[in-house]
Formats: sequence, structure tokens, C-alpha cells
Amino acid sequence: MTTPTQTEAQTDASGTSAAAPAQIDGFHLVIDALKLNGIDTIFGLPGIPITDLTRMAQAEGMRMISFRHEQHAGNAAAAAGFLTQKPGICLTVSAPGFLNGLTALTNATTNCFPMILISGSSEREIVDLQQGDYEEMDQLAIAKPLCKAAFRVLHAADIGVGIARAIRSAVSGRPGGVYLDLPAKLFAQTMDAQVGKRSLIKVVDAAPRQLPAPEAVQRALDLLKTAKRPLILLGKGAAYAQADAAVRALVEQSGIPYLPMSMAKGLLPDNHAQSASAARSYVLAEADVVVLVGARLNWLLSHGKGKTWGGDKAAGRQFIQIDISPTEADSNVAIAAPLVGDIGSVVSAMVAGMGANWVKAPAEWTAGVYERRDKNIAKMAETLAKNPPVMNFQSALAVVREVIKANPDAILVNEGANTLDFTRSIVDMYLPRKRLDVGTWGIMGIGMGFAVAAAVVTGKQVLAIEGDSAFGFSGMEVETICRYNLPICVVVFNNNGVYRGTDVNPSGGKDVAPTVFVKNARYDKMMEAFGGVGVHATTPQELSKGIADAFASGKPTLINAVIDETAGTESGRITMLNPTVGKKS
Ligand code: ADP
Ligand code: TZD
Repeated sequence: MTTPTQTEAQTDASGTSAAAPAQIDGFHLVIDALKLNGIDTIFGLPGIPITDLTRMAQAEGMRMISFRHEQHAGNAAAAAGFLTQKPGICLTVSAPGFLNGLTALTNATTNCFPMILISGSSEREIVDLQQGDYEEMDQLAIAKPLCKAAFRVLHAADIGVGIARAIRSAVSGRPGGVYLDLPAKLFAQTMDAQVGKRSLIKVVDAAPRQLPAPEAVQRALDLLKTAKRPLILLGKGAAYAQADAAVRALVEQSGIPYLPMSMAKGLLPDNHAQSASAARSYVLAEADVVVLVGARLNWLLSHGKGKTWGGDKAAGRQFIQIDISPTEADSNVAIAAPLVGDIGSVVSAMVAGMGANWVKAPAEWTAGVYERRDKNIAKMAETLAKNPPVMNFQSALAVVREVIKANPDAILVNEGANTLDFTRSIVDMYLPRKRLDVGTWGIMGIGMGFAVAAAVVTGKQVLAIEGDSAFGFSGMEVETICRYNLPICVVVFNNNGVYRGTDVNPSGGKDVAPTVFVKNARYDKMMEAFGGVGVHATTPQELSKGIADAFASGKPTLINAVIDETAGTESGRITMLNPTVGKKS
């Protein structure tokens, strides 16, 4: 517990000395409220008015991880939230710092990750009259439409309530980002220490279990029973829920092939007998009943309709959707059996309802799925075995694939376009919540923030596989990685540009094409500049040794992996979303 501001000896009018009651200030109430709720780490960037808060938090035993840009601190908080089910905390200064953090807050909300962005703010009296304060901005109003909930605390006595509301809002129901506005004056306010202490709230059952209605479970099981070609789709909501045993029981007892979304990879090992990953197109087009477990039918699943899903041929397909949000069902296509509740409770209820005599998915369906899968895996093995003269995505990722196989506990962070798509399909994951990536938005810039959070909250080795463009968004945080001496190995797939490095300026002018970077850049030197290890790798062997050394030493390492600049396609696998291409089709 914080030591309150020391009791000050006061001299009254009569000249006799009287002890005033011990006082506590806003700074310490914020720290104590967080600690009381088991929050021990803050990701942030100091400055007026929160510099002292960062110092005091550290003095009070919290881990204070300072970044070079607030967006990355925010991304770290979001990843911490995903990994721990506790809201990650990002702390910023007012206006510009707040805005820098806002992208991460909104991205966290989009991904259903719990985090709290706490920003210091200017004086209300001046902001509201728009009189031009230092870093003046009506932050609460701006944050509100961009996150799940937003609050402001004006009185020290309300800090406990403010933090409690922020925590509850972030983790209950569908998790998301919360903004908490703390004006400068609040931090300096003092109050009686005992009263202050009593005003703090230890949140009880912040994310209550949400049990499904028995008739909803029965409806889903009745539908599932009729399925001839059932499929289970696992999303990152299922990974977040930490209901790993129940999810495994559902898959194995039902005998249904499953497909993991990107961040659900490893929930069951990718080499599981029922994985349909390598037969994705086939199962999506053919399945007649699909069980969605914490996965939305958004663009990543082609909105549940169209060619990907078999077009007109699949008109009779029906969906069972398990989600904590009661309004998710029917957002894209009709959901025949919505199951609202937390994944642990819902999946357990389904497994119990299935009982021991449940008839497993028809063999004629599953055998066909696994046959196609095995054929595709064999085809991929041939490609991976090739060793082209200039390293390409496949030959480089053949190395990464073996690294993760040998170190399943390592956390893989992944961003880029081709780098993302190839890594997702080539690198198998074996354990839950070991893959962190660009998520629902496909946002670039999460790399170093996610990597720092993964290392800080789990203490495990982190491997970040980054496109050279993607890396550039958060590259300066290699200094942060070195400063905290984190076991992070960054591999930059350097193909000299966004997507590729071969575009030319159509006008023949002196500027290079918009997608092209400096040729043969040495990203490894960036890590060396801050005392980390830099490796320049032009062959799979050099890449393999670089990663092995990094894992053995645990030292901050950046490997500049030179990739054929002609490799890769524009926008990776989402070329069809480019307007020019879209128009043609
Ligand atoms: P993916 O991108 O992997 O398909 P999405 O982010 O689209 O996954 O979907 C995640 C879904 O999981 C969201 O709709 C969210 O409401 C839901 N969700 C998150 N946590 C839980 C939980 N504990 N129980 C049930 N549903 C959850
Ligand atoms: N800005 C932000 C914040 N997010 C984005 N997704 C983009 C821009 C657009 N974009 C992509 O969708 S992928 C990508 C950009 C700029 C980078 C691709 O190049 P890369 O990867 O070098 O990282 P590959 O492997 O060479 O394709």
C-alpha cells in the first residue's frame, strides 16, 4: 500500500503544534486503485501532466514500460489484455499523446481486446471555453465514438469508481478499449488518506460467466445432429476465452473438422488430426452446418457468403454462432442457432448436451477433407524443400516453421502483407495464444508493441516476423527492446519495399515508385545502434543460425533477412480489395 503524503506538523494560531490527518494525493490513488485490481504493469510515455505518475508508479513497485511513441505503448496494452484477460494499461500525455494512443485503443476495440487508455488532460475550464491551454483538446468527446466506453474523473474521491468502471467496461461482455480522462488538477488533489483508501474499489467478478439458455443449446445441438458436412470455425474470441480444454472436447467429441482463424492457430495444435487448415477453400465451400466459436463473419470470412462459401450451391448452409455479444448474430447472414454466452460456458454446455453417444461427423465428409488436406500439405512440403538462389518467403519461412516446431512456447508476432499471409499458412502453431498479428483491421504497426508486451507479460521468447514496410511503422521501438533487454528476435523480411521492391515510376521522373524503399537497407544496424545483436542473413542457413543464437542468448536481436525483391504479390492475398482490381472483376 502506498505511503500517504507524510503527516505534516502544522502550527495553529495559538502556536501549539497539531498533527493533521495523513493525506493521499490523486497520483497515489490512481496507483493504488490499479494495484488493488491486480494491475502491475503500465505501458506509456511520460510528459506533462503524467511524468510524476510514471515515476511514482515505478516507486510503488509497478512495472513502468516507457515507449518511444504512444501508439506502440497502446498496442502493447492491447496485446497484454488479449494475453491475460486483464485490461492492459496505456498511459499518455494530453492531446498529441492521447491521439497517438487512440489508434491502438480503437484497434483494440475492433479486435475485442481489453485495454484502458489513461490520458492526462488540460484544465476543463480552459478546454471548455477553448481558451488555448497547453495541449488543449476535448479528449473525452473525441474518444467516445472510437472505443467501448469513456469516462472522466474530476474529484480524487471518485478515482476508485473511475478505475472500477473502466476495468468492468473493458473486460465484461465483449471486451474492448476504454478511455479514462484524468485532468492535470486531479493528480495534485489531496484527501484524507483513510477516506481515500476506503474509496477504492476492488472489482468483484469483472467478467462474469454468461451461461447460455438451455433451449438455445438444444436448438444448436438439434441442428448439428442433422449436419452431413459440419465444420467448426475457431476465432480469436475462442483463444481469448482461455477455455482451451472445453474447445478441444467439442472438436474431439464431435469429430468435426475445424478451421482456426489466424490468432486461434495453436488453440489446438495445427498438426491435429481434425485440422482442416490446409483444405480451407474446400471446407468453406462445402460445409452444410458451420459452428462459429468466437469468430465474426466479417471480411476475413468473406461475410459468410459468395464464392468463398460455395456461392448458390451452398444456399442451404446453416450457422451456429457462439458469441458473448447478443447482437453479433445475423450481422452478415442469418444465424439459425445463436448461442449467447461466454465460450467456456457455452462450449461446456454443448459438450455436456452431446453426451457420450453423440454420433461423430460422417466419415465420408471427414475423409474427403483430410485427403485434400494431406495432398495440399505434401504439395507445400515440396515448395518448402526448394532452395532458390535468392531467399524467398517460402525458403525463409521453412526455417521459421522448424524454429516454432522446436520452440512451441515462443510467441510469434506477425505483420506485413505477403509476410503475413505466408507465415500464417506455413508456420504451424502448437499452443494457444502464441500468435499475435494484425487482426481484424489488418493494421500495420502492431509489431514492436505486441512483441514488447508478449515478452513483458509472459517472460517467454518472442519472434517477430515482419515485412520491411510493416516493421517501419514501429521500428524505433528496437531501442525500447534493448533498454529493457527483452528476449525478442525481430526478423525483417527485406524485399526493398511495400509488397515488393520492383515498381518503377511510370512518369520516368527522379522519384522512386511509391511502394519502393532504399535498396539493400541494413535494418540489422538499427538494433546494433542500441547495443542489441544485428544479423545480416542472405541464406536460410544464416537465418536459422541467427534465430538459434537469439533464442539461446535471449538477447535483443534483429535479423535483416534478404528476400527476393520480385517475390510476393501486391496486397498479398487480398488483392481483390484493391479498387482497380475490384472494378475489373
Ligand atoms: P477472428 O478475427 O479470429 O475471426 P473476431 O475478432 O472476428 O475473431 O471475433 C471474436 C469474437 O469473439 C467477437 O465477436 C467477440 O464478441 C467474441 N468473444 C470474445 N471473447 C469472448 C468470450 N469470452 N466468450 C464468447 N465470445 C467472446
Ligand atoms: N497503413 C496501416 C496503418 N495499415 C495498413 N494495413 C496499411 C497502411 C496498408 N498496408 C497493408 O495492408 S500491408 C502493408 C501496408 C503498407 C505493408 C506491406 O509490405 P511489407 O510486407 O513490406 O510489410 P510484404 O511481405 O513485403 O508484402
